[in-house]
Amino acid sequence: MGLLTILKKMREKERELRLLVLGLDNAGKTTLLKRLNGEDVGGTSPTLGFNIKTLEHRGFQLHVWDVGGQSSLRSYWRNYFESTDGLVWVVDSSDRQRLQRLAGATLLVFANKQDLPGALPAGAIRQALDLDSIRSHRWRIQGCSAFTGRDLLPGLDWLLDNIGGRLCPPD
Ligand code: G3D
Ligand code: MG
Repeated sequence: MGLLTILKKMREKERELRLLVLGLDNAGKTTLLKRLNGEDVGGTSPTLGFNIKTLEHRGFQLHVWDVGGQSSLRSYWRNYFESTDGLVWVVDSSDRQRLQRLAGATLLVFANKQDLPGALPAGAIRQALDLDSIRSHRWRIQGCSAFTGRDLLPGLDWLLDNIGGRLCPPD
C-alpha cells in the first residue's frame, strides 16, 4: 500500500464517528434511527439485540449504535462503548410520568481503580470531566476500587439516600 493510500485511509477514518443512542425503552430510539436511515418507520418492535446503522451525513460516516433491551450479545457491546464519540439520549416527550423520574435522576460517577499507583484522585477526575458544571442533577464522584471493594458502599449509600430522599421525602 502506497503512502498516499495510507494517508487517504487515515483521513477517511477521521471522518468516521461512532454514536451511541440511549434512552428508556419505548422512547423511540429505533424509530429515530430508521427514519434517519430513510427506512419505513411503521411497526418497529422492541429491539431485542442491537441495531448498528451506518449513515452518511455532511461528509461524515456515522456508525450509530442503538442498544436494545435484554440481550445475550451484551458482551460485544464493550468494544463499541470503548470508542464512542458521541452520546444521544432520546426521551419520549409524551411520557410525563417517566419524564419526571428522569428529570430528577441522580448521577454517581465512580472514579475506579484507586488502588493503582498513579491513579488520579477523584478530585482530578471531577475537574477533567467538569462535573461542577452539572447543576440540573444531583451528582457525586466517589473514588473507589472495585478490585478491593474500597469505598464502593459509600457511593451506593449516597445514591440510595439521594434517590430515597427524592422519592420519599421525610415528613
Ligand atoms: P425504542 O427503540 O426506544 O424502544 P421504538 O422505541 O422506536 O421501538 O418506538 C416505541 C414506540 O413509539 C413505537 O410504537 C413507535 O412507533 C413509537 N414512536 C417512536 N417515535 C415516535 C414519534 O416520534 N411519534 C410517535 N407518535 N410515536 C413514535 P408502537 O405502537 O409500535 O409500540
Ligand atoms: Mg428499540
